[in-house]
Amino acid sequence: MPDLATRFEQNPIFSPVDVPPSIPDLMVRCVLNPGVFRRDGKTCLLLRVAEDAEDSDTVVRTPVLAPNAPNGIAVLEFERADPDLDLSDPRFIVHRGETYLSTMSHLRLATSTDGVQFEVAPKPLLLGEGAHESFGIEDCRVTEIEGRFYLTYSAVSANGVGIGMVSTEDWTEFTRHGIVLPPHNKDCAPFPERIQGSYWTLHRPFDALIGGRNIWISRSPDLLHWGEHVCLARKRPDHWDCERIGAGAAPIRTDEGWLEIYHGADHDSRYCLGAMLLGPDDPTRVLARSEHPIMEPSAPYEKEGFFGNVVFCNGHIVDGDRITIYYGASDQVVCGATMLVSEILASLRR
Ligand code: MAN
Repeated sequence: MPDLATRFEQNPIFSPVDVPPSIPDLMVRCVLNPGVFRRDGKTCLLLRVAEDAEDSDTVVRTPVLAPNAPNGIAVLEFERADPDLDLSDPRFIVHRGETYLSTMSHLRLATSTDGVQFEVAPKPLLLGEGAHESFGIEDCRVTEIEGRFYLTYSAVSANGVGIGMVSTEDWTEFTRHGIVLPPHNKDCAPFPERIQGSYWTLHRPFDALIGGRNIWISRSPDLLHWGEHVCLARKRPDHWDCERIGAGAAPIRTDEGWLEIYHGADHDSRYCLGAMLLGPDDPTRVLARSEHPIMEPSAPYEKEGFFGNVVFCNGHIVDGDRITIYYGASDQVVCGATMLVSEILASLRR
Protein backbone atom coordinates (compact mmCIF):
# COMPACT_ATOMS: atom_id res chain seq x y z
CA MET A 1 0.00 0.00 0.00
CA PRO A 2 1.49 3.41 -0.91
CA ASP A 3 1.89 5.74 2.05
CA LEU A 4 0.70 9.36 2.33
CA ALA A 5 4.09 10.94 1.62
CA THR A 6 5.19 12.41 -1.72
CA ARG A 7 8.96 12.22 -1.61
CA PHE A 8 11.17 14.92 -3.13
CA GLU A 9 12.56 13.87 -6.51
CA GLN A 10 15.90 15.26 -5.34
CA ASN A 11 16.15 12.87 -2.35
CA PRO A 12 18.39 12.55 -0.50
CA ILE A 13 18.91 16.30 -0.11
CA PHE A 14 21.85 15.81 2.27
CA SER A 15 24.41 13.04 2.36
CA PRO A 16 27.54 12.87 4.54
CA VAL A 17 29.72 14.10 1.63
CA ASP A 18 27.75 17.36 1.54
CA VAL A 19 28.83 18.38 5.04
CA PRO A 20 32.42 19.26 5.94
CA PRO A 21 33.68 17.76 9.24
CA SER A 22 33.94 20.04 12.27
CA ILE A 23 37.71 19.39 12.49
CA PRO A 24 40.02 17.68 9.98
CA ASP A 25 40.64 14.70 12.33
CA LEU A 26 37.00 13.57 12.12
CA MET A 27 34.84 12.34 9.26
CA VAL A 28 31.10 12.78 8.78
CA ARG A 29 29.42 9.36 8.90
CA CYS A 30 25.77 10.42 8.88
CA VAL A 31 23.65 13.51 8.48
CA LEU A 32 20.16 12.97 9.78
CA ASN A 33 17.10 13.94 11.80
CA PRO A 34 16.99 17.74 11.35
CA GLY A 35 15.04 20.21 13.45
CA VAL A 36 13.18 22.61 11.14
CA PHE A 37 12.07 26.22 11.39
CA ARG A 38 11.33 29.23 9.27
CA ARG A 39 13.07 32.56 9.58
CA ASP A 40 13.20 35.64 7.35
CA GLY A 41 11.34 33.76 4.61
CA LYS A 42 13.90 30.95 4.59
CA THR A 43 13.57 27.28 5.44
CA CYS A 44 16.21 26.39 8.01
CA LEU A 45 17.35 22.92 9.02
CA LEU A 46 19.28 22.18 12.18
CA LEU A 47 21.01 19.05 10.97
CA ARG A 48 22.33 16.34 13.23
CA VAL A 49 25.85 15.70 11.96
CA ALA A 50 27.29 12.43 13.29
CA GLU A 51 31.08 12.28 13.17
CA ASP A 52 33.51 9.45 13.66
CA ALA A 53 37.25 8.91 14.00
CA GLU A 54 38.92 6.55 11.55
CA ASP A 55 39.05 2.87 12.63
CA SER A 56 41.85 0.44 11.81
CA ASP A 57 41.93 -3.32 11.30
CA THR A 58 42.63 -3.83 14.97
CA VAL A 59 41.10 -0.81 16.71
CA VAL A 60 37.64 0.79 16.74
CA ARG A 61 37.60 4.48 17.60
CA THR A 62 34.93 6.95 18.64
CA PRO A 63 35.19 10.66 19.48
CA VAL A 64 33.95 12.16 22.77
CA LEU A 65 34.02 15.70 24.07
CA ALA A 66 36.88 16.37 26.47
CA PRO A 67 37.36 20.05 27.40
CA ASN A 68 41.09 19.65 28.10
CA ALA A 69 41.98 17.71 24.93
CA PRO A 70 43.20 19.48 21.76
CA ASN A 71 40.14 20.84 19.85
CA GLY A 72 38.07 19.77 22.88
CA ILE A 73 37.77 16.23 21.48
CA ALA A 74 39.32 12.97 22.70
CA VAL A 75 39.20 9.68 20.82
CA LEU A 76 38.36 6.46 22.69
CA GLU A 77 39.93 3.26 21.39
CA PHE A 78 38.70 -0.33 21.68
CA GLU A 79 40.66 -3.41 20.61
CA ARG A 80 38.63 -5.44 18.11
CA ALA A 81 40.11 -8.63 19.57
CA ASP A 82 38.63 -7.89 23.01
CA PRO A 83 36.01 -10.61 23.64
CA ASP A 84 34.09 -8.07 25.72
CA LEU A 85 33.49 -5.76 22.73
CA ASP A 86 30.04 -5.83 21.08
CA LEU A 87 29.61 -3.98 17.77
CA SER A 88 26.42 -5.75 16.65
CA ASP A 89 24.36 -2.52 16.54
CA PRO A 90 26.17 0.04 14.30
CA ARG A 91 24.92 2.88 16.53
CA PHE A 92 26.67 1.67 19.66
CA ILE A 93 29.92 0.34 21.05
CA VAL A 94 29.32 -1.89 24.05
CA HIS A 95 32.42 -2.63 26.07
CA ARG A 96 32.69 -4.29 29.48
CA GLY A 97 29.15 -3.36 30.48
CA GLU A 98 29.42 0.28 29.33
CA THR A 99 27.67 1.61 26.23
CA TYR A 100 29.23 4.31 24.05
CA LEU A 101 27.95 5.84 20.81
CA SER A 102 29.78 4.87 17.62
CA THR A 103 29.56 8.51 16.42
CA MET A 104 29.35 11.90 18.11
CA SER A 105 26.74 14.37 16.89
CA HIS A 106 26.56 18.15 16.79
CA LEU A 107 23.97 20.51 15.28
CA ARG A 108 24.68 22.34 12.02
CA LEU A 109 22.59 25.00 10.31
CA ALA A 110 21.50 24.75 6.67
CA THR A 111 19.32 27.37 4.97
CA SER A 112 17.30 27.51 1.78
CA THR A 113 15.03 29.86 -0.14
CA ASP A 114 13.13 27.09 -1.96
CA GLY A 115 13.13 24.34 0.68
CA VAL A 116 15.02 21.94 -1.59
CA GLN A 117 18.46 23.41 -2.31
CA PHE A 118 20.26 24.14 0.94
CA GLU A 119 23.45 25.92 1.84
CA VAL A 120 25.18 24.29 4.80
CA ALA A 121 27.26 26.22 7.34
CA PRO A 122 30.96 25.25 7.33
CA LYS A 123 31.07 24.92 11.14
CA PRO A 124 28.80 23.54 13.88
CA LEU A 125 26.17 25.85 15.35
CA LEU A 126 25.96 23.94 18.62
CA LEU A 127 28.27 21.32 20.10
CA GLY A 128 27.65 19.39 23.28
CA GLU A 129 28.87 21.11 26.41
CA GLY A 130 29.64 19.81 29.89
CA ALA A 131 29.32 16.49 31.66
CA HIS A 132 25.82 15.68 30.40
CA GLU A 133 26.58 16.10 26.68
CA SER A 134 30.03 14.55 26.32
CA PHE A 135 28.83 11.93 23.78
CA GLY A 136 27.10 14.64 21.73
CA ILE A 137 23.70 16.22 21.09
CA GLU A 138 21.09 14.71 18.74
CA ASP A 139 17.68 14.99 17.10
CA CYS A 140 16.85 18.60 17.91
CA ARG A 141 13.28 19.88 17.80
CA VAL A 142 12.95 23.62 17.14
CA THR A 143 9.74 25.21 18.43
CA GLU A 144 8.95 28.88 18.13
CA ILE A 145 7.01 29.99 21.20
CA GLU A 146 6.02 33.61 21.79
CA GLY A 147 8.78 34.93 19.51
CA ARG A 148 11.59 32.80 20.93
CA PHE A 149 13.01 29.57 19.48
CA TYR A 150 13.34 26.62 21.90
CA LEU A 151 15.73 23.86 20.92
CA THR A 152 15.13 20.54 22.68
CA TYR A 153 17.52 17.70 21.95
CA SER A 154 18.88 14.41 23.24
CA ALA A 155 21.90 15.12 25.44
CA VAL A 156 24.03 11.98 25.56
CA SER A 157 26.82 11.13 28.02
CA ALA A 158 28.03 8.34 30.25
CA ASN A 159 25.30 9.60 32.62
CA GLY A 160 22.56 8.58 30.18
CA VAL A 161 20.34 10.26 27.59
CA GLY A 162 18.35 13.27 28.80
CA ILE A 163 16.68 16.32 27.29
CA GLY A 164 18.81 19.43 26.93
CA MET A 165 17.31 22.80 26.09
CA VAL A 166 18.78 25.92 24.49
CA SER A 167 16.81 28.99 23.48
CA THR A 168 17.47 31.93 21.19
CA GLU A 169 15.67 34.88 19.70
CA ASP A 170 18.15 35.90 17.00
CA TRP A 171 20.23 32.73 16.32
CA THR A 172 23.33 34.62 17.43
CA GLU A 173 22.98 34.60 21.20
CA PHE A 174 21.94 31.35 22.84
CA THR A 175 20.79 30.67 26.39
CA ARG A 176 21.67 27.21 27.69
CA HIS A 177 18.99 25.97 30.07
CA GLY A 178 20.77 22.68 30.87
CA ILE A 179 18.96 19.37 31.25
CA VAL A 180 15.21 20.02 31.52
CA LEU A 181 14.21 16.33 31.72
CA PRO A 182 16.77 13.89 33.17
CA PRO A 183 17.74 10.44 31.83
CA HIS A 184 16.38 8.40 30.43
CA ASN A 185 14.38 10.60 28.14
CA LYS A 186 14.24 11.55 24.44
CA ASP A 187 11.95 12.96 21.77
CA CYS A 188 10.92 16.17 23.54
CA ALA A 189 8.52 18.24 21.43
CA PRO A 190 7.01 21.30 23.12
CA PHE A 191 3.68 22.71 21.90
CA PRO A 192 4.03 26.03 20.05
CA GLU A 193 1.53 27.86 22.25
CA ARG A 194 0.02 27.80 25.71
CA ILE A 195 -3.09 25.74 26.43
CA GLN A 196 -5.12 26.40 29.59
CA GLY A 197 -2.49 29.02 30.43
CA SER A 198 0.37 26.46 30.58
CA TYR A 199 3.17 25.32 28.35
CA TRP A 200 3.06 21.63 27.35
CA THR A 201 5.49 19.15 25.95
CA LEU A 202 5.52 15.62 24.62
CA HIS A 203 8.48 13.46 25.60
CA ARG A 204 9.54 9.86 25.96
CA PRO A 205 10.92 8.64 29.27
CA PHE A 206 12.06 5.05 29.29
CA ASP A 207 12.79 2.16 31.53
CA ALA A 208 13.89 -1.05 29.89
CA LEU A 209 12.21 -3.35 32.41
CA ILE A 210 8.68 -2.15 33.08
CA GLY A 211 6.38 -0.05 30.96
CA GLY A 212 8.44 0.36 27.81
CA ARG A 213 8.93 3.37 25.59
CA ASN A 214 5.75 5.40 25.42
CA ILE A 215 4.86 9.04 24.78
CA TRP A 216 4.19 11.18 27.84
CA ILE A 217 2.81 14.71 28.14
CA SER A 218 3.74 17.24 30.82
CA ARG A 219 2.88 20.83 31.62
CA SER A 220 4.94 23.74 32.85
CA PRO A 221 4.58 27.36 33.94
CA ASP A 222 7.92 28.37 32.34
CA LEU A 223 9.14 25.66 29.89
CA LEU A 224 11.86 24.70 32.41
CA HIS A 225 10.01 22.97 35.25
CA TRP A 226 7.79 20.12 34.06
CA GLY A 227 5.08 18.38 36.09
CA GLU A 228 1.59 16.81 36.04
CA HIS A 229 3.11 14.03 33.91
CA VAL A 230 0.68 11.75 32.09
CA CYS A 231 1.34 8.72 29.90
CA LEU A 232 -0.39 9.90 26.72
CA ALA A 233 -0.02 7.03 24.28
CA ARG A 234 1.44 3.56 24.49
CA LYS A 235 3.15 1.29 22.02
CA ARG A 236 0.61 -1.20 20.64
CA PRO A 237 1.04 -4.96 20.46
CA ASP A 238 0.68 -6.47 16.96
CA HIS A 239 1.04 -3.05 15.34
CA TRP A 240 3.79 -1.31 13.36
CA ASP A 241 4.53 0.65 16.58
CA CYS A 242 4.70 -2.37 18.92
CA GLU A 243 8.23 -1.82 20.28
CA ARG A 244 8.54 1.91 20.94
CA ILE A 245 7.02 5.26 20.06
CA GLY A 246 8.28 8.84 20.33
CA ALA A 247 7.09 12.32 19.41
CA GLY A 248 8.28 14.06 16.25
CA ALA A 249 8.20 17.86 16.00
CA ALA A 250 5.90 20.36 17.75
CA PRO A 251 2.21 19.41 17.42
CA ILE A 252 0.30 21.20 14.65
CA ARG A 253 -2.88 23.12 15.46
CA THR A 254 -5.80 22.04 13.25
CA ASP A 255 -9.56 22.69 13.40
CA GLU A 256 -10.01 19.21 14.89
CA GLY A 257 -7.28 19.36 17.52
CA TRP A 258 -3.52 19.04 17.80
CA LEU A 259 -1.99 16.82 15.14
CA GLU A 260 1.23 15.09 16.11
CA ILE A 261 3.38 13.12 13.65
CA TYR A 262 5.28 10.54 15.67
CA HIS A 263 7.63 7.65 15.02
CA GLY A 264 7.05 4.05 15.96
CA ALA A 265 9.30 1.02 15.65
CA ASP A 266 8.50 -2.67 15.59
CA HIS A 267 10.49 -5.52 17.12
CA ASP A 268 12.85 -5.46 14.09
CA SER A 269 13.63 -1.76 14.69
CA ARG A 270 11.78 -0.75 11.54
CA TYR A 271 10.89 2.92 12.06
CA CYS A 272 7.72 4.32 10.46
CA LEU A 273 5.74 7.52 10.94
CA GLY A 274 2.19 7.70 12.22
CA ALA A 275 -0.04 10.44 13.58
CA MET A 276 -2.30 11.13 16.50
CA LEU A 277 -4.88 13.80 17.16
CA LEU A 278 -5.01 15.39 20.62
CA GLY A 279 -7.83 17.38 22.20
CA PRO A 280 -7.73 21.07 21.20
CA ASP A 281 -8.21 22.33 24.76
CA ASP A 282 -7.03 19.22 26.59
CA PRO A 283 -3.95 17.76 24.89
CA THR A 284 -3.85 14.86 27.37
CA ARG A 285 -6.74 13.28 25.41
CA VAL A 286 -5.96 11.19 22.34
CA LEU A 287 -8.93 11.55 19.96
CA ALA A 288 -7.61 9.48 17.08
CA ARG A 289 -4.50 7.63 15.95
CA SER A 290 -3.01 5.95 12.87
CA GLU A 291 -3.88 2.30 12.56
CA HIS A 292 -1.28 2.00 9.78
CA PRO A 293 1.83 4.10 9.14
CA ILE A 294 1.39 7.32 7.18
CA MET A 295 4.94 6.82 5.96
CA GLU A 296 7.14 3.75 5.96
CA PRO A 297 10.63 2.93 4.65
CA SER A 298 10.21 2.06 0.99
CA ALA A 299 12.71 4.06 -1.12
CA PRO A 300 16.17 2.48 -1.44
CA TYR A 301 17.76 5.24 0.70
CA GLU A 302 15.19 4.50 3.45
CA LYS A 303 15.79 0.76 3.40
CA GLU A 304 19.57 0.66 3.31
CA GLY A 305 22.19 2.77 4.99
CA PHE A 306 23.93 3.21 8.33
CA PHE A 307 20.88 1.77 10.15
CA GLY A 308 18.42 0.63 7.49
CA ASN A 309 14.64 0.63 7.44
CA VAL A 310 14.28 3.95 9.21
CA VAL A 311 12.24 7.05 8.47
CA PHE A 312 12.51 9.46 11.39
CA CYS A 313 11.04 12.96 11.47
CA ASN A 314 11.60 15.66 14.07
CA GLY A 315 10.93 18.70 11.92
CA HIS A 316 8.41 20.05 9.44
CA ILE A 317 6.98 23.22 7.92
CA VAL A 318 3.22 23.70 7.67
CA ASP A 319 1.64 25.82 4.92
CA GLY A 320 -2.14 25.63 5.13
CA ASP A 321 -3.03 22.03 4.29
CA ARG A 322 0.47 21.13 3.17
CA ILE A 323 3.17 19.75 5.45
CA THR A 324 6.73 19.51 4.24
CA ILE A 325 8.58 17.05 6.41
CA TYR A 326 12.34 16.79 6.53
CA TYR A 327 13.41 13.40 7.76
CA GLY A 328 16.34 11.14 8.40
CA ALA A 329 16.47 8.03 6.17
CA SER A 330 18.38 4.96 7.32
CA ASP A 331 20.05 7.20 9.93
CA GLN A 332 22.43 8.30 7.17
CA VAL A 333 20.89 10.96 4.90
CA VAL A 334 18.31 13.76 5.07
CA CYS A 335 15.29 13.70 2.77
CA GLY A 336 12.14 15.70 2.18
CA ALA A 337 8.52 14.81 1.48
CA THR A 338 5.13 16.48 1.49
CA MET A 339 1.85 15.32 2.98
CA LEU A 340 -1.59 16.86 3.37
CA VAL A 341 -3.02 17.59 6.81
CA SER A 342 -6.51 16.73 5.51
CA GLU A 343 -5.34 13.33 4.25
CA ILE A 344 -3.59 12.51 7.50
CA LEU A 345 -6.67 13.50 9.53
CA ALA A 346 -8.93 11.42 7.27
CA SER A 347 -6.68 8.39 7.74
CA LEU A 348 -6.85 8.34 11.55
CA ARG A 349 -8.95 5.89 13.48
CA ARG A 350 -11.22 7.66 15.99
C1 MAN B 1 16.45 6.43 18.00
C2 MAN B 1 16.85 7.87 17.83
C3 MAN B 1 17.14 8.35 16.44
C4 MAN B 1 17.36 7.30 15.42
C5 MAN B 1 16.53 6.05 15.66
C6 MAN B 1 16.82 4.92 14.70
O1 MAN B 1 15.09 6.41 18.25
O2 MAN B 1 17.96 8.10 18.64
O3 MAN B 1 18.27 9.16 16.46
O4 MAN B 1 17.07 7.83 14.16
O5 MAN B 1 16.77 5.58 16.96
O6 MAN B 1 18.11 4.43 14.87
